[in-house]
Amino acid sequence: MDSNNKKRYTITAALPYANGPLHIGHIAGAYLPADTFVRFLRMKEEDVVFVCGSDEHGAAITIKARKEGVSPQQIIDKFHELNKDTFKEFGIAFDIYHRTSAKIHHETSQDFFTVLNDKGEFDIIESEQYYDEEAEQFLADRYITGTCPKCGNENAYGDQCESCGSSLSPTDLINPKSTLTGSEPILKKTKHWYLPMQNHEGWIKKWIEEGILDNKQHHNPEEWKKHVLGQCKSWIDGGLQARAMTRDLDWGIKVPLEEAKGKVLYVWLDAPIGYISATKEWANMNGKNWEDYWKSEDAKLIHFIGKDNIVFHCIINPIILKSYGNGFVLPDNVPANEFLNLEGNKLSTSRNWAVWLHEYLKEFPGKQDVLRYVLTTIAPENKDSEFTWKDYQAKNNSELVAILGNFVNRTMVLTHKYFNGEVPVRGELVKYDQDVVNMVAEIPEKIENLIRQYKFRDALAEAMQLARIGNKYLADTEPWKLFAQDPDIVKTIMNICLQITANLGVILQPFLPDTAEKIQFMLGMKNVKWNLAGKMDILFPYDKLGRTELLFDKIEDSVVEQQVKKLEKAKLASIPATPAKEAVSFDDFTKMDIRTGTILHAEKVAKTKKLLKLKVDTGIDTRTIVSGIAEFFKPEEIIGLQVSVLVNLAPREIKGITSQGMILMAEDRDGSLSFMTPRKKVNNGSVVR
Ligand code: B3M
Ligand code: ZN
Repeated sequence: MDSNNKKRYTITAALPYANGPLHIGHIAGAYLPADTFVRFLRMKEEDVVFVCGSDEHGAAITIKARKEGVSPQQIIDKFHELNKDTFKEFGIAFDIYHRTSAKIHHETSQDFFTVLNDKGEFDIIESEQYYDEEAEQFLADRYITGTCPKCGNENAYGDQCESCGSSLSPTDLINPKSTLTGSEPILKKTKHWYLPMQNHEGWIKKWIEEGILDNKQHHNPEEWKKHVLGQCKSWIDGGLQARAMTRDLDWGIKVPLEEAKGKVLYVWLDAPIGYISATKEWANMNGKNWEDYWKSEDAKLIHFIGKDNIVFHCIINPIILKSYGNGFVLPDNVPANEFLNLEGNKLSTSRNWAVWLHEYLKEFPGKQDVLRYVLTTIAPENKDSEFTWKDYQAKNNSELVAILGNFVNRTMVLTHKYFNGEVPVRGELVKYDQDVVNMVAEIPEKIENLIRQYKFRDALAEAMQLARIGNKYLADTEPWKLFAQDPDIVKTIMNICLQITANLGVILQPFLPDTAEKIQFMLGMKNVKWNLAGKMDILFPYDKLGRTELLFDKIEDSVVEQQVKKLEKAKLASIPATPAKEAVSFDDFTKMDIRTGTILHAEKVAKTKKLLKLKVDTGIDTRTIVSGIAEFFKPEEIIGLQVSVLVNLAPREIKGITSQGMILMAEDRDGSLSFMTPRKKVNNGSVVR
């Protein structure tokens, strides 16, 4: 079947683990390209369902729960809600944001297991597996780390090396260690249900490398990204192996077999089935038939994911779908992205090296499209790429504000000024006008072709080209200089500018939905479909324009500097504390007399930057102490503050002042200081020990 004739689209975006918030790496990797693609298809009036949801099983969840000292249920509830809201606010327009803890998903996954088991598709094997005696738990997946045998990365997980993308088994790891207790695991016998992937090598290879499935051309492998094919090929060439589809854990979907008590489904068995259960749920709620999107010949299944999920979507899940039989379609394409880096470093949730989407939305209200724009222009489509705040600012100021915003605004303002906010009649075109009209006419098809090839970066650049054309046309024709002598020429120019603006309102919609909506509103456009684009009759003469609204505003240096500072703070927080000093005896410790005291008076020591002269009531006496805190505190703001004082430090002469003691301060990683103030007020002179 020719893939281009397929008409029904099932679009999935990776189900994020509900164990933390979303950051720009997630967005650039999967959700933004998926959303852009879907918005485009909807404008083409294609039959499309866009599904996503929370991945709520697996070690990612339980490990986080353990770390926070709460239940896994609390973790998934918290992050499912947060991520669902964040996606919505950012404008990722899923048809459904489901969750894998839902009953329908448990049932669907168990059905897959049962059918495969009944068909004899699993090998049931008893073997020795790593076991943490202290935690009394078998160790699989993220419960175990060690050195990757393929690339030497020392922090590879039991299921995968995130450095080289290889899929691993715990027993492949060199120097394995339990992530629960840090201990060295022992081997212990257990029984599991394995998917013998080696038995599927023949058809998988043909399907991936030639696009041929069941002796028919299923898709054109040339249309798949090189790095996606590369990862699959190296996996297949390395020899497919049996992979356990069950786990000895208490969090997950129960294996539906009496003899498998205490075992759950492997998270990578159930998670991709989550796309199906999400579609079922959506179909139930919307009077549709889910099978149309998963089993019909004309269904085109496309998975948007990050590169670390390629093998699961291109090899393991297709094997499961095909083994199940019953007409499930396999993906037509898996346009996985590579990774986005941030300010020179890998994004990292644990090190807080990230731009968190929910924080961005709070700190940059109304600027979803600025982030969408920047992330699309730097999308890691074929290689890793980098986000920096400087670049974010530059793209906002010199592209969105100076080109797109400027053009639309000038067009609106001039039309209001000269023609009372009504679309003027277009007269005869001169050659230059015609050239511009021709250029505009070519753009939508270019964009469409690029989008269909998942080249969203280039597609958006073409869309911006339209704004550049408009901006240049306006600057070249200078209607403000012509109006006095020849208002008819100006009518033609402004009509063309307005039609270009309307075109922007159409073609920007998949990329910058909020901005497109504003443009459409300003021009009074309704029911915008893709096929309007490229034309010069989107607006009609005498159409009345709405109020002009600024699309973008300049982002000042201070704003991005603050974001960089926030990152620096995160970096400092992840620097480990300095090691402890040599041990001292208890007697040595008790020699120090530390008391609470109140600062009665403070003033700067003349001709110094760092010193304050303090008068402190120590409960024993009132004394003078010179303290090196002037860079962090103003004298007036610390008067009355209760602090901790080393009162028996031998007096020292500092800048001609006798200092009798020392104020104790906590020094943070960045050198900033904080007083050791008692949690509740105590009497001055109370002993600190
Ligand atoms: N939750 C892994 C990830 O977030 C996983 C994706 C599932 S897609 C079915 O990278
Ligand atoms: Zn590796």
